[in-house]
Parts: sequence; structure tokens; C-alpha cells
Amino acid sequence: MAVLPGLPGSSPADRCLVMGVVNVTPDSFSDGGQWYGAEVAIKHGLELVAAGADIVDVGGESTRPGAQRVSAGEELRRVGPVITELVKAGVVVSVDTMRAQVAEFALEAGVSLVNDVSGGLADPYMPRLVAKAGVPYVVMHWRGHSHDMQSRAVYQDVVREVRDELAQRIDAVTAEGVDPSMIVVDPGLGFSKLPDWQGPDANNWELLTRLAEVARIGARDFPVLVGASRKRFLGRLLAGPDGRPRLFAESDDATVAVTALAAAAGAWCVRVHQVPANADAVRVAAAWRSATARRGAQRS
Ligand code: PMM
Repeated sequence: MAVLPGLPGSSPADRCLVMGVVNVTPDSFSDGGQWYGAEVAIKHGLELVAAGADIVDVGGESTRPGAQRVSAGEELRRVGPVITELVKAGVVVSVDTMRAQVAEFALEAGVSLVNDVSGGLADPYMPRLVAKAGVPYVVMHWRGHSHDMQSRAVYQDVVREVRDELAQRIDAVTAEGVDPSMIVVDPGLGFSKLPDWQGPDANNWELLTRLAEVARIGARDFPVLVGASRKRFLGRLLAGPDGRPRLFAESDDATVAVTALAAAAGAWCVRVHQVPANADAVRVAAAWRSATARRGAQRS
């Protein structure tokens, strides 16, 4: 199990980390079917690392809006061999699951992080399991399963409500024994968030541009993971003159732009489907941040 920069027991992070995505699903949001099958998924995970990914996030259940759940057995069948082989190959792996049963298998296989898009809400056994394993835990903002999550995208003040709901999840998971210093928060872009980019319902943009406020919970600034890659709100922004949203895979350049901005704003990690340009973007952002900090130090 690797210790990740910027978290306890490791060096400070000198740049935002890049998490490459391997969705071992036939129906994921943006790359469904492409890496469905252990052999192609393992190969893809290794390619992501060669391209500069710090972490490979392996998931076996689609969370696209409207998706129905798969059984735990099916989820394990999809991710089990992929996780086992990638860990064996020395890759830093995270498991993207809402199920303790799947996370337990993955932890025994040696994953370094549990990425739970439900923040412990979907499976009450998850927080205790993660606490026992002592690994970093991504707690994402979530209001319910994918089949009807968009009906829950109702906010008066999206930043305040997301932060308050994350604070409740942090209280709940720490009550189960999770070390707060091992928690990474995630605003859950696209999960019960409206995809508009103008007006009062531009939920994802409000969150993206106010990451520090989302992550300031209690007296602590939690590390933040940003999952904007290929999401519908980018496709909507890039719609053509006919109003038709851009296809998922055609919003990779926009994802890179978000990565640069989020990393410059201090995000701990970005979760992306295409690694190379995002890996460059986090290095640009790191140079940007260090030049800014140097200037600040000279002035004071
Ligand atoms: N988004 C997806 C899946 N897992 N995990 C975290 N922590 N944050 C996210 O935003 C997130 C996630 C859905 O994206 P995909 O199915 O296109 O990979």
C-alpha cells in the first residue's frame, strides 16, 4: 500500500496528483465498454501509469445519471482481477466503489485509497472498514443513487449546502473511527448537480470556482479531489450552434483546462480519463503556484 503525497505519513504534495480512470463497465458515463474485460482494463491501467498517472482508480459500477445498480458479485467479478494484477505490477490503485464487500476485497489486494462516491451513505459498513484499514478515504458529496439523482439537484446555495452535507458525512465517518486527516473531500461534480453554465443553476461551476470554501469544514482545510473529466456540464458548455452538447470524449481539452484551474486553486487530485495532457496541466499549475508563493514571500 502506497502512502500518498500530501497526506499523513508522506511528503507534502509538490503538485496536484493525477488519478487515471479505469471503468470496467459496459455502460459508464464517458468511456462505457472501452475497458470492459480484465485484460483490456489491466493494459489500460498500465498505460495510464506510463502516461503519468499517480493513481489508477478502478471501478465496476456505472454512476452515470439514470444508471441502475449491478450486484456486488458482478461488481467484484469486474474489478477483482484488474485490481489484483495492477497492484501486483506495483501500481498505486484506488477502488471506486460504494460497497464494503468490494472495498474489503480491494483492500486485501493492496489498494492505497477507497473512493466512495456516496461518502459512506450507500453502505453503512464502509466507514468502519476504511477506518480499520487506515487508508485515505474519498468522501464525495452525494444525494442518492444514480437512477434518480438529478431530481435531487435542488439548491438555494449550492456551496453552503454541499459543504454542510460533507461536514455531516465527515462527522458520521469519523464517529465510525475514520481518521479525519485521511479524508479527502469531493464536491461530486455531476452528481445531483445541474449541468447549466449560466444563471443560478450553474451548480458545478459554483463548486469548481469555490473549492476552498467547499473544503473548509470546521477549522480544517481538507484535501480536495475534483472529478470534472468528460462530464455533461462540459459537453453543455461546448455545445455547437445547434445547441447539441459536445460528445464526452470531445471534451478532453476542456477537462485539461479545468485541471489547470483546479490545480492552480490548490486541488489535491484530479480524476481524469485521458492522462497525458492533464499530467502536463498539473505541472503548469504547480509552477504557477510556486511563482505566486515566491512573490508573496518576497513582499512580506
Ligand atoms: N465521478 C465518476 C465516478 N467516480 N469518483 C469521485 N471521487 N469523483 C467523481 O467526480 C467521480 C467518481 C463518474 O465519472 P465516469 O463514470 O465518467 O468515470
